[in-house]
Amino acid sequence: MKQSNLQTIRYRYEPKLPPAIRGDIASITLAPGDPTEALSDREALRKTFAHTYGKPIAMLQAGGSNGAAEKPRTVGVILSGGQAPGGHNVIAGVFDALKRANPRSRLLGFLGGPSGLVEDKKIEITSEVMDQYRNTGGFDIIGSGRTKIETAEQFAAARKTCRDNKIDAVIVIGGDDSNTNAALLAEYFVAQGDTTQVIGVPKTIDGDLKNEYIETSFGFDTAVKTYSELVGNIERDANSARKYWHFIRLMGRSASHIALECALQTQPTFCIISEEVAQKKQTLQEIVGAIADVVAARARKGENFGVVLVPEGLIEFIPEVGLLIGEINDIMARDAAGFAAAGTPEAQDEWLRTKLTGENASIFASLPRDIRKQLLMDRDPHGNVQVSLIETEKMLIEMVREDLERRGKAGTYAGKFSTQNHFFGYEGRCAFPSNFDADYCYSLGYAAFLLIANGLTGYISSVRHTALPAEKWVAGGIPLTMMMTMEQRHGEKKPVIRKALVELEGAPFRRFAEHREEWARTTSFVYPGAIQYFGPDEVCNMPTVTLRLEQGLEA
Ligand code: FBP
Repeated sequence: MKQSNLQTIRYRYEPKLPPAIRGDIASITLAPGDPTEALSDREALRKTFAHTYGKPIAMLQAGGSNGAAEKPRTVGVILSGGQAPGGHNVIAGVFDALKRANPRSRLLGFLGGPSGLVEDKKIEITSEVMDQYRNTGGFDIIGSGRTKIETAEQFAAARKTCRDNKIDAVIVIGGDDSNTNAALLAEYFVAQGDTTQVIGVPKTIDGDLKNEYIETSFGFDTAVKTYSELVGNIERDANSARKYWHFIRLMGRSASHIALECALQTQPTFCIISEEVAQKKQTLQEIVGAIADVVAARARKGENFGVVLVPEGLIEFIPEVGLLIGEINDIMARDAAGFAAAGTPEAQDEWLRTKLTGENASIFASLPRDIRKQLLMDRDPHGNVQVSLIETEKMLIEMVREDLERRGKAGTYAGKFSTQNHFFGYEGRCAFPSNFDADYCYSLGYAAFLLIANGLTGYISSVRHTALPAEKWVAGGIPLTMMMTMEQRHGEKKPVIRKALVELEGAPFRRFAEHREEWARTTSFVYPGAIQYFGPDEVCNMPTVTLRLEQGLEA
């Protein structure tokens, strides 16, 4: 029996495009812009990107004539890094634009992330394949991976794949690290005298790949709406049973955009914003003390319940722990063999203690055993600590409990502190894309092809005015070098796209800061419910509170 469900019904959704790129592909051209500069370290970046540095911003416009648009092309696409809702629609946008330009053009999907390009593992994406994935979540059409293309052999292998398959362009759908890789690949191809173009697409639920031109990374909208539904459900449970403090860690690796948006949507009792912790140089004990103050104040009213949101990346933002992690990273990069030879996690713990210096050694020793162990787990291929594996919410529960016990002994606290811990991360990364993400991703993919058709390389696809209806959206490309700076990675200075952290002067944080005391004092929970795909605009087509506030719209 053929089943009808959201999956099959969503296949039929027709994503919206910005008006300027809806027409005949051969008459979509580039409006010339001014040359650009990197964010900092300009000299070093100009050298690294000798052929691709400083190109102009390129907006797509309806009008003029692009003689090269209809040339038959082979384009390769890569999904890179963590899943984010809408990846399939980026590919659908590329596919539709490419076939519309010339039905003989081919789209190849590299399997399992960037390694698919290096190892020449691919499938052809035909309309039969594409039609099974339109408007669905996940990256399963071709899979994803975190391989970083960095050695000379990997670059040469990627080049060989492109030559063997006569690939005209590669589209890298990824976050900051993957797009840095895209920029390096674009530069490498030009330096080798190849014509293969490389275009990036801004993906990550974390929301930290953004700037004036990249208003939001795709997947953020759906992920935060999914988490807000779950947080709201927990809040309602907390308010019904009135017996638990729920500590919820929210994904987002580094920046706290996800936690902040969920707080704006659900009005929890307490929410930590890592960037504020870093700016105020708060210690772990101070954060614990602030939560314990709220628990104690509510206990005085007989309210032994609440919801605390913890951003996944918190641990690295607590200055004392951040310094410690920095030193651990350096030690592990310098003496990877020594660390590996230590063998068991216990022995590695001991080994590291002999290497850590001064203050770092004592902070490391003061952390709970599980957290110490989690801090020593493998880095990802880009050198990042895998914060999704560090159970900060459990650490905070234990530390708040100890703080309350001390208060109890001193006679300043007499409540009950029963807790539940949660981690919402993977639940949101493959949800059906919201209408926003379905439209935005399709537009990003469609625009990515148009940048290729207009001869660009080393750019990232950009769609703007996204807090407004799609009728007002505009599309184009931003040179990747414009978003770059140099950072210490694996013990060396490397070019990277700067992560956009939560701005404490920005409208979203200010809105949160204005209300958080009231939310802590008086239960003010809001229950957003599930993402809606059909129905009135105010429930189906609203962008995030963050995006609306950032673009000066009331939220
Ligand atoms: P990207 O930056 O690649 O989009 O990944 C984001 C993310 O979901 C983070 O929020 C999280 O910390 C990490 O991926 C988890 O990685 P993994 O999928 O490898 O467990």
